[in-house]
Amino acid sequence: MRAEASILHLDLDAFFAAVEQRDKPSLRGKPVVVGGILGRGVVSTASYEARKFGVHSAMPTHEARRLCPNAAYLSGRFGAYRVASRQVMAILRSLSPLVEPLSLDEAFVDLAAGGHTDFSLDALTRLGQEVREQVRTATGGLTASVGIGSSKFIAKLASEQAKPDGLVIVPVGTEVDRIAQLGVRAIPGVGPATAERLYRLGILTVTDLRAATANELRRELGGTTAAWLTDLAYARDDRGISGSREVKSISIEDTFAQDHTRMEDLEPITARDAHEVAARLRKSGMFARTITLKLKLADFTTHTRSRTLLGAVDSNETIAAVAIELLGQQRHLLPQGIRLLGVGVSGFTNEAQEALFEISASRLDESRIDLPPVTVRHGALNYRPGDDVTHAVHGPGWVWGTGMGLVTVRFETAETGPGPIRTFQVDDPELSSTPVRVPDEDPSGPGWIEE
Ligand code: TTP
Ligand code: MG
Repeated sequence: MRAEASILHLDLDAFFAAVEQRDKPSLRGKPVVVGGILGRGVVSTASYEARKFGVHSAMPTHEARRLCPNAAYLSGRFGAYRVASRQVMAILRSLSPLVEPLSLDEAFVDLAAGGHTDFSLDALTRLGQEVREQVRTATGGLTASVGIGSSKFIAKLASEQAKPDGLVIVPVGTEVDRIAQLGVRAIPGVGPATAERLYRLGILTVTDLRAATANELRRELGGTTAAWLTDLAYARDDRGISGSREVKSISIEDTFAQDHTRMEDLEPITARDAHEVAARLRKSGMFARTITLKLKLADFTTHTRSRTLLGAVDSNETIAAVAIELLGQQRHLLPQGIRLLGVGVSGFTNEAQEALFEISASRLDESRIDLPPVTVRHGALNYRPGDDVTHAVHGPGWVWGTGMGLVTVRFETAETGPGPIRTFQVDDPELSSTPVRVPDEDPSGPGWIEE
């Protein structure tokens, strides 16, 4: 923890949904849900208007439709999200050379490394508001929440507390009191598995954690985790800002309190880990081709198996199905006792390759794995809700809905007011997909996320 509040954390508000509302004026102020809108898809994000109905990230889309049937359900435009992300990261890099992006819409900035020396509340308030204003201007209206504090933990917590569209500065010396009432899940690194173990010990909050004995924590969680939790419970966090680095894989691991030997126990854990990895992958705006399963046995030997698909994927079901398939291949190891299970993805691309994936899906079918239906894109004729289209006469618009050989388009853009709706035959030669303008790759930009 630093002697001054010199770490800034910025996170855009309802990022994907906010980009959609910016570019689709008729959706401003309305519930918008972005995500997998077919079959077993899950919600990537929901506008704050939709969150009032209980819709949230990672919820199955069919459940969101039940809670909020009147929302606009859009499949997402990663090109537009990447452009916005780049604009935001450029602003942050003008503050300091030391910027650590965590996902497309989130980053830490080391203000001290940027030559800032005045960390008074006044100066930080001016700085925080100015950054938020610059983001709004550069992105054409997206709002960001900003937190400033003396460590990563506190800065990130502050930006969460600032949400939406706010600024929170945590003065040095107030950190320990500020976190006392938080639940243990608020501590970085405490995932569902660790939280569950803490709950079993009756430890629900940071205050409970402070009261726990060192021995008890060590016994239940191991020395490293116990030490980490105790430090964080007192806001002791000296993690540095690591700057941009290319992340080549995303993975999650569970170490078990007791060794597992049964497929029935390990399958749901594998699925849960796969879903979490998939959510982090989607958050980074990327797709992965390789899925890896790691097992550590009671004798501490590690066994890793991977499978590379023909196309890149990002869905919960596909990643879980492959991970479970890999688990099945290692079934013979189970009687020895599994101490640790990890699921990882790698081989990233910026685009899904759904048509290619179809081939590997049918291969997977042979191994009798239940996979979600695969959408094959038939060139421009496969319009998805939310996609940008252009009509030779009516100009630019977006796909409002499709079905029965028809496509309904709303003709509006970020610069117009709410526009009119018209319906066409899907093969109307005057209608086409608007080409995505892919900006130049910027190695310190998005697609670079926390491991
Ligand atoms: P978040 O910053 O977690 O969420 P958000 O920006 O939508 O909302 P807020 O920060 O105001 O709470 O994630 C950023 C984007 O990442 C989000 O807009 C969509 C994507 N994402 C997923 O695709 N899947 C997920 O499970 C999550 C959490 C995010
Ligand atoms: Mg966000």
